[in-house]
Amino acid sequence: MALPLLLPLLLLPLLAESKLSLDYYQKTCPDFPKIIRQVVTDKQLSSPTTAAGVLRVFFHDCVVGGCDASILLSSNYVNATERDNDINRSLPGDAFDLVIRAKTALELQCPGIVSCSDILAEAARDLVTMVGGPFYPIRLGRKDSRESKSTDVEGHIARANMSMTQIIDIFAGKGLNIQEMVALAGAHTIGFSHCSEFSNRIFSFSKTSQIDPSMNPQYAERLQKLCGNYTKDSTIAAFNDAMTPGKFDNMYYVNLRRGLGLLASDQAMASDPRTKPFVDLYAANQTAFFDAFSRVMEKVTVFNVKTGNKGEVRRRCDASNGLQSNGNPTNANTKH
Ligand code: HEM
Ligand SMILES: *[C@@H]1O[C@H](CO)[C@@H](O)[C@H](O)[C@H]1NC(C)=O
Ligand SMILES: *[C@@H]1O[C@H](CO)[C@@H](O)[C@H](O)[C@H]1NC(C)=O
Ligand SMILES: *[C@@H]1O[C@H](CO)[C@@H](O)[C@H](O)[C@H]1NC(C)=O
Ligand SMILES: *[C@@H]1O[C@H](CO)[C@@H](O)[C@H](O)[C@H]1NC(C)=O
Ligand SMILES: CC(=O)N[C@H]1CO[C@H](CO)[C@@H](O)[C@@H]1O
Repeated sequence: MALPLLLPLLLLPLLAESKLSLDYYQKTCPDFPKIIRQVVTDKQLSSPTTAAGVLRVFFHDCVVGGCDASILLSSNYVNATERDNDINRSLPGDAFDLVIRAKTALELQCPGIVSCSDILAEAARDLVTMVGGPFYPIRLGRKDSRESKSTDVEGHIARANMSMTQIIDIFAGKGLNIQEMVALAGAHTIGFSHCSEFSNRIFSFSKTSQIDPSMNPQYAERLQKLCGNYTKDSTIAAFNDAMTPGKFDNMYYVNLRRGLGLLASDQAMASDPRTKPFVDLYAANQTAFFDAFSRVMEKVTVFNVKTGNKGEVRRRCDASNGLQSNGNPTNANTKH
């Protein structure tokens, strides 16, 4: 009885995914890849923190309701959006700026054609490759969401102070196994974290030790100096990968084996028996890491994609077409 009903439901996400294609814009916006590459290159050269920012924003977008650029919507007075959830508080402005630049360039060339979610997916891949990481194909044709809710974020984003079991559960909820989770966490080979995200590991770990004993003591001392003023200046941040901070490589895993993990969740990957074998594998073999990262990113990039009339191609990436960013309905004559 239930089977005929269940089957179409199970097939639905697969069908949406199968509507995507590598050459989606070949006829309608043939310069799409070139324009993205140009904007990405300019932005990354002028702001080297862009790659990490975009990768993180893209991942967060995909795990909260799918890769639909919902994370780019600004809040209006009606509803708070994903961007305003406190978990998002430190999502980097460079990433939002890059998408706006790319969208502006694309609207000049092929107005109303390219979705913000495709821009984010393609830009994240180009940036990973540009800073030394692997290339993985991006199938295109995502539509953008019409809404975004701050309250949807909780429970989908792992926090640095969660237990490994909680983190594993969050990834499992997305259909990602432990090996895939460890490969994805290798994204912390670039970018940085604010002191508040690891301050408990260097200032007030326990009654008997200020410093987390799983952290290399010299590294802890350097972080204490860096973060000394963090309660007054909340912008202070440390590189996630202290050795090769701007390069996408397997140094993140090598670091973990030496107590040079920055976040508690990073360091725990090297000791928890469920994750350690994969940390050891990727520390020893960068090719194995790149292969695994590419495979799992291909999976993440099509999470709950919206195609057809399930979404829209936004005219501007921070507001759905039905609304201006101030929450007012758009002027009727600006609508298609
Ligand atoms: C395993 C669970 C994870 C936890 C607990 C976690 C947590 C965090 C935290 C706390 C930060 C610092 C944010 C800040 O202070 O601004 C951060 C940064 C970052 N995360 Fe994760 N993350 C995880 C997995 C991932 C995954 C799967 C990706 C992407 C595939 C990712 C990509 C990044 C990047 C690139 C940065 C640096 C951002 C920047 O420099 O602007 N993280 N993460
Ligand atoms: C606000 O949230 C409600 C309830 O989820 C939703 O129906 C509505 O479309 C949202 N409004 C805007 C302007 O995003
Ligand atoms: C974990 O970190 C978040 C944000 O950094 C904080 O709001 C929360 O209170 C922390 N939880 C625990 C149990 O320390
Ligand atoms: C600490 O931060 C405050 C506020 O930003 C600043 O005025 C002060 O100069 C900083 N002190 C040091 C030692 O960096
Ligand atoms: C590293 O991993 C790749 C890909 O899995 C594999 O083909 C290669 O044999 C491995 N190299 C070593 C030295 O184990
Ligand atoms: C509440 C809050 O700080 N929200 C921020 C989420 O991230 C975006 C992008 O950096 C900011 O513009 C929001 O102010």
